[in-house]
Amino acid sequence: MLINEQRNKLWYKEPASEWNEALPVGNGQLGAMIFGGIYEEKLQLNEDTVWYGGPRDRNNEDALPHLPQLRELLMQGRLKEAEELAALTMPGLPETQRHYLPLGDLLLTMAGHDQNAVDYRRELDLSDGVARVSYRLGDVTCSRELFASHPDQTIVLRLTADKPGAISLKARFNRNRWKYMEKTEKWGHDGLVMRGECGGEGGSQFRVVLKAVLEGGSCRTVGEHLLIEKADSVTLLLMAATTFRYSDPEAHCKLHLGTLEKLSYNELFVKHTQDYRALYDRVELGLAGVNEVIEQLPTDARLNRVKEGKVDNGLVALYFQYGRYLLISSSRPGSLPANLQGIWNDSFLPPWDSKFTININTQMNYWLAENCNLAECHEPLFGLIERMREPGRRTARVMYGCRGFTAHHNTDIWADTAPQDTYLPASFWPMGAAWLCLHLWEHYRFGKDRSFLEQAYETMKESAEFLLDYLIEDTEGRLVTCPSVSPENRYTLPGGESGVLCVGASMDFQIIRALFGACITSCEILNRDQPFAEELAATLERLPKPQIGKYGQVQEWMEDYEEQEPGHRHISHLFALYPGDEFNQKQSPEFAAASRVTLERRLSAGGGHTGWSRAWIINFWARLQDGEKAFSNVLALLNHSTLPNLFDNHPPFQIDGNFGGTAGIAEMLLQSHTEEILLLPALPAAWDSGFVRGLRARGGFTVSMQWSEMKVVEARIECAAAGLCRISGPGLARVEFMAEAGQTYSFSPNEKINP
Ligand code: FUC
Repeated sequence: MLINEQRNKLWYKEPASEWNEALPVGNGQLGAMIFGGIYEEKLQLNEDTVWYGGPRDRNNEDALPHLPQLRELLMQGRLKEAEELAALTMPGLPETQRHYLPLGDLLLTMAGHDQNAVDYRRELDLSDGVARVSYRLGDVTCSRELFASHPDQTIVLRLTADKPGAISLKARFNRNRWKYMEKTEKWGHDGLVMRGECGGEGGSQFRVVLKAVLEGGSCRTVGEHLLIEKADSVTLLLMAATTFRYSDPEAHCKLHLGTLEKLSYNELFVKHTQDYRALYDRVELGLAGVNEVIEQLPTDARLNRVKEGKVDNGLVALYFQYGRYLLISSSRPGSLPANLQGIWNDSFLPPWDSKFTININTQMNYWLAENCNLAECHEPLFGLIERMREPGRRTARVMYGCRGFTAHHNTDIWADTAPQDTYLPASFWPMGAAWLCLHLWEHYRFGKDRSFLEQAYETMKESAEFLLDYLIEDTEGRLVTCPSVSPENRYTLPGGESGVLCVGASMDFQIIRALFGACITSCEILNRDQPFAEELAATLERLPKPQIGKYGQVQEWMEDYEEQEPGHRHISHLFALYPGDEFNQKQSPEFAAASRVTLERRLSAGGGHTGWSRAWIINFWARLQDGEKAFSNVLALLNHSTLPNLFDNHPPFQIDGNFGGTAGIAEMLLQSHTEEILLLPALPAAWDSGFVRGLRARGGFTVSMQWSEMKVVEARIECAAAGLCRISGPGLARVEFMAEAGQTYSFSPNEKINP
């Protein structure tokens, strides 16, 4: 095998012995984990709309009548009474939103493969989005190829052998040991349909349809099985859908498969790879110091070496691209956004319901979307935000008597905005929608698409309207959030009393400043709503300013409380450092310095123990331009929070760490949050030479560069929208010029070359 062919692959010498070793494919709506068993192959399947239950109005009508009393208690510092009242009057009814479910399994039993196989190999090739399995039995080499096609909305599994007539197998569906499915029906002589209900009131129905296309041999259906005998090759086409999208999902799947079965495997493959590569190929990363011998090792062996403290820059680059692969595979226009597990979940009661946790996790899933050149993959999140507006208006009105729309720290397939759980450190925090809306603004900042902003502004405005109404005046005349929490920490008062609900968590004001600022700038760009912009500006004046506390840290609350858990995984009060941009080295160096103290304090008290927390920390250090600290946290992410299939381990598997990790690696190489393109802002010595192609910077720029001995050797900036371009980097003179749309500019040390 050629070395560079290996570079983009996760590969293993054994079949997966458990789910965390299996390899994911997906097209946004459909996902599969392939185990690569020799005698028994299993595809664990997901479809993004298979969720338990239907939509509900869970807003608690007892919240609003008690809100004045709750606010009064908090203002007076009567914490326990306030917390008791909140727990009684604010929870959603019932407490929990809906949860995501597995679709089922496709099980294949290979006749005659129960003997010893040799030359076994299982891989996931990121360069074409295809998983492969191959092995030899006697004198027959058997191969499987699996991909999830986005253009054809189908999972395709191809089985081949190098001897004619060598493939005989049985295929059947399973769903939780045949408990949660109605029945598998025959579809002619070469197809199966699994039917079932997602359960719960108003829950969707699902259908999974399988069709076999053979070259040679025969196919028939027996009982719940599809029986294939003596085929030369087999292509299995699998589609699934629910009544969430289609009134008759079975007819939809059958109609579509009827068309697809007429295409050759090669046609399906080419359509898939063209579509996939159009996204994946936009970015390439090469870090020097890649050892060719190490690159030949299986991925699990490489991960183990890193866990032993050995360097493997190639694995870092692979991890980076894997994050991009996972977003392409779990979030495509038309799909739901990537949930806590992307799209891959095999549990009927998944951790945190495998839904959308919007006090960090869902946002982190999309941190890489813009800078890693996958802006289209951001769209499913925007779709969900739009769907949250109507329920969010009702939540704003019913719970708080406010205009606008709001959401708490979770949402689900139905865009539910009422609180989740009665968990005081998290549940009663009405900032979820505001944070999500900043993703609309970031999408605009990167792409400069004015027509997108015209629509997005209305949504941002509606979120800002809620906040205008939600803010109340405190005794000093400041406008504050109340009730509030700093997700998900608690504080300790000087007398030892512990508190969780508060008046004005720092993160709230950071989000509000970012959102109001985005709205004001949008009003200028779009030349509309001047009075509204003025109202926002006047409100901003009255918000509490960020504060530096007694340890020199950024204060987490308005008062300089002690944190109850100084090593807490959430570092919410550094939102303004990342993903926000209010705290930065250039315009607010004192807060950059205080952010450093905050991080050091969190880390010295054991912080970063979940994968996503570690990923956030990488981004923080990158923004503080500390390449070595960022790098050591990249290593910690691989060492402590990465499973054999390179999935992030919360624990258990949670995909945010993958996405946040990829975003962090990009942030170490390129930043643009201060209206200036910074090349190599946080480069560690271990990556002293390398190249990257295709990262995006705010302002409509796409950046490629090569560096050596920690200095930029050459940089190329493609400009999609006309505007001011400021650029600097080690070894380059700082340049500022008016860039023209459609032009590419090249820079090398001490000179600027125009196109
Ligand atoms: C938040 C985090 C947890 C977990 C969950 C899905 O509650 O505090 O660590 O990531 O979301």
